[in-house]
This record gives sequence, structure tokens and C-alpha cells, in this order.
Amino acid sequence: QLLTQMNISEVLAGSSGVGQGNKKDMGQHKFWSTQPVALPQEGSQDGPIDPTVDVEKFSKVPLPLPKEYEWVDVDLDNAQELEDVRELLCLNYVEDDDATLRFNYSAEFIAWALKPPGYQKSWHVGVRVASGKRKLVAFIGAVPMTIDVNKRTLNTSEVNFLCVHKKLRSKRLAPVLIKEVTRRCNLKGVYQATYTGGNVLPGIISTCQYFHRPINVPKLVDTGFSQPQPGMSIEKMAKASDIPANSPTRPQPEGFREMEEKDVAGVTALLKAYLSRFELAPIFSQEEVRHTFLSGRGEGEYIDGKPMREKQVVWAYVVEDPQTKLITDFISFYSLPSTVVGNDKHPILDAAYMFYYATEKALPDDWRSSSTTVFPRKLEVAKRSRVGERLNRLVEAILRVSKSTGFDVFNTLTLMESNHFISDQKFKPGSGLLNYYIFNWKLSKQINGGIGSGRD
Ligand code: MYA
Repeated sequence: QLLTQMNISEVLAGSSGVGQGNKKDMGQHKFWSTQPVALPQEGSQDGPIDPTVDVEKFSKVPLPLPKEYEWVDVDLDNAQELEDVRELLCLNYVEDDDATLRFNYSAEFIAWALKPPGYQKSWHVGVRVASGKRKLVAFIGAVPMTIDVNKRTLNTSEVNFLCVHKKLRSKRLAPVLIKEVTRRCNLKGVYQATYTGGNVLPGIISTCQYFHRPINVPKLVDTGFSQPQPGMSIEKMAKASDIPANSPTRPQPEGFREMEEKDVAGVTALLKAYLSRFELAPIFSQEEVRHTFLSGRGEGEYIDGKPMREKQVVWAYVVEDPQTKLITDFISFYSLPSTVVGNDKHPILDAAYMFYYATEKALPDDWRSSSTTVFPRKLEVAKRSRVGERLNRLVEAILRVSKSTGFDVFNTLTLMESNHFISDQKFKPGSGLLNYYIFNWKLSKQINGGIGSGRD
């Protein structure tokens, strides 16, 4: 998950970015009160909370574990080890509040998310039972990520997939996993990290709200994801959620097509310029763009010339200007199904999640030749409506793609100017919030926008 600006203030009444529910005082957090995390503080300067960078100061040996367990570096190139992580997450990872939906990551997704360019095998941290079948009972993963935050560039790790087997909960294993991955990052010269979560922990720097665009209404109602609306039949609800066809009044941008290898440089430049407008954003190299948007398409596993839908993780589209052949727009989403716990008719809910997008409509006309590398977020009124119009057309087009590839719902967050299309494209507010954190980095102000893609 990565970050960008958002407009939470328009969506979350009085949001101070301090999330929802379950809020404890720092002192009540036995573990987190010992860690370098802090709320943004007016008047302070951005910088590390713990400035230690001397590698000699970091322990070279792993933290102790109870003797029946052992640390492992999970080898995600090994199909069985990848399967062990998939199974652990599939049965024990994030659930919604009433435990009816649980993320169901595919092996392809896990490999894609945890093996970006420059990944460290030692940051794929597992805990196995030391004897017998050596079951994998806990995991935490980190990957390298460069971010810009308040105009500072940081080499961070992005931490995700923290999971402890249900039978080992509340035994304070999570803090040990977090400290161990911290030690391993520190040893590689990385002292800051980003992470997100639905729960409220100390040091929130921003909060986004989830919005959902229904696609398969009968199934969403059947699984309890959507509530039937009083006085409205399911057919009527489905009709109201129809996705408009490509037509003269709702035209797909001319030159809209699936991203290809030849677009990597163009997409990298466009994303860099578009994301520079936000207070918190990742910086993608070309290799990272190639990996993030073009890999994970189920290579080699084709049906009728098309990648197998179940194996595909990411869908990425560009708009190529028919005259200049330049890439002017970009939009993407990823697939993250959930298990519908105990539902035999619909065991899986197929959810698409909005990922990165960009449009040059938000940039100065001369952005390609400009010597500026950071473009302002504030748009003049005329430009704002051009951006809104274009984002709506792009989102409509991607919604059509997600419908034709069989998704049941399309999720997005309040970030990256999604306020332009959330209501026009009939996204409905969800109950979930996603909180954003930076480990060991004090900010002088709240981030008006969160780490974007929210892969958990
Ligand atoms: S977010 C997804 C988290 N995973 C899930 O929700 C899956 C289902 N749940 C579980 O597997 C367990 O409940 C987990 C906790 C493992 C979450 N992030 O061991 P415990 C604190 C951080 O007795 P358990 C994601 O993956 C809790 O406040 N801390 O608890 C991003 C308490 O501390 P304190 C959390 O329930 C992860 C302590 O743990 C979280 O058995 C980013 C209790 O430990 C949480 N989501 O296990 C991690 N949940 O007493 C931080 C609970 O102080 C990375 N806790 O309140 C930091 C950067 C590290 C790298 C730094 C490099 C420089």
C-alpha cells in the first residue's frame, strides 16, 4: 500500500486523522509506548524520533523465542513455503468486524507484493513450530519502498501481512515479530517504515475511509456485504448500480488500452509528476513500475489467449494520445478476494481494489519539459473540473473492465482526489477506515492523505 493525498475532510466529519474506536492512551500500550512513534506535532521539525543509524548498535542475533518455536526466513521462491504463508493468511488474517469476511490472498498476490525489485529475503520473517511438521504459525513481511513525505525523501520499508495463528493470539508474539523485522531492516540501513491498519495504534498520521461500488448486487446482498434497501427489489437495486456502457455521452477516453511493456517509461514519468502533488507518496523507479503493474498477470497460464482470471493480480490501463503517442493517463486496480465464512452458495467475494492512477489534466501543460519536479496540488477551478471529468471517464472505463472480468465489488479509499468520482460513480461509504503510520518519523503536520493502495 502506498500513499498519496486524500480529502478526508470532505468525507469524515471533523476528521483529525485519529481514526475510530478502540482508542487507548499511549501509556496503556505496553509495547507501542516503547516504540519510536508519535502523532504529528505542530511546531516540531520533521525527522527521526530515534536517530541511531550506527549499524554496530543493532543486535546481530534474532530476538529469543519460546523454545518450541523458531525463526525462519521464508523462501517465497519455494512453492511449498509460499503455500504455507498463503494458508496461514487465508485462515488467520484480517477479518471484518463480525468475522464473516476474511481476506483470501492468492499465492500470486503474496509473491507479487513481497518480491518487488530489491526485496530482501530476510524481511520475510516466519515463525515455525520447532518440531514435527514445523507448521508456520506467524509471519510478518517488509519490502523496500522510497517515499516522499512533506517534501523529504525517505528509504523505508513497507510492513504488511503481520499475522499470528488464531491459537497463539494474545501471547505478545506480535511485538516480538515487529521488533525482529525492525532489527532486520535496521541491519540493512533502513530506519523508517510505513504501515497501515484498520485498528487504532499510536502515531496515526492519516486516515482514509473505504468506499464500495457494487457490481454484482444480488451476490452482495446474498453474502450480507450490502443491505437490501427498504421498499426496493434486488432487481431495482441492481439496475441502479448498472455501469454505463461506453457511449457518446460517457465516452471511454480515446486511446484507452491495457498497459504494455513499452509504456513503462511513460507511466513512470506520469505517476512521478501526478504523485508529486501529494504530501505523502511513493516514488516508483521504472523497474518498480514494471513489477507493480505488469507482473503478476499469471504468466504462462492462459485460457483462450487471455491470462487466467484467478491468477491475475493487477489490471493496468493507459490512455495513449492518438496523435502524439504519449501516455496522458493511467489507472489500475488489483484483485483481492475475501472468503465468505460459512457461506456455501458464495464461498468467495471477488473484490477489485483501486490502485494507482494519474492524469496529466492535473498537471501544468508544460509538465513534460518543466524544470519543476513537484507540482502543486491546488488546482484552478477550470482545471479542477477537467480533472474531475477525466477521472470519471477513467473510472467508468475501469469499472467496465472489472465487471467484464467478473468482480463483485470495486473498493476505493478517500485519497488521490477520489472525491472527484466517488459519488458520481456511485461508490457507497463503507464502515471501514484505514489508518496510516510511519515508524520512527516525526511529522510537523498531519498528512492530508494516506498511504494509497491499502493492500491489507
Ligand atoms: S495490518 C494487519 C494486521 N493483521 C491482522 O489483523 C490479522 C489478524 N490478526 C492477527 O494476526 C493478530 O491479532 C495480530 C496481533 C498479529 C495483529 N499492528 O501478540 P499480541 C499490538 C501493530 O498479544 P495478537 C499489518 O499487517 C497491540 O496493540 N501492532 O496480539 C501492518 C498490542 O500492543 P500494545 C498491533 O492479537 C503491521 C500487541 O500488538 C497490531 O496475538 C504493521 C499485542 O500483541 C497491528 N495490526 O497479535 C506492524 N495488532 O500492548 C508494525 C495488535 O502496545 C510495523 N498490535 O497495544 C512497524 C514497523 C516495523 C519496521 C521498522 C523498520 C525501520
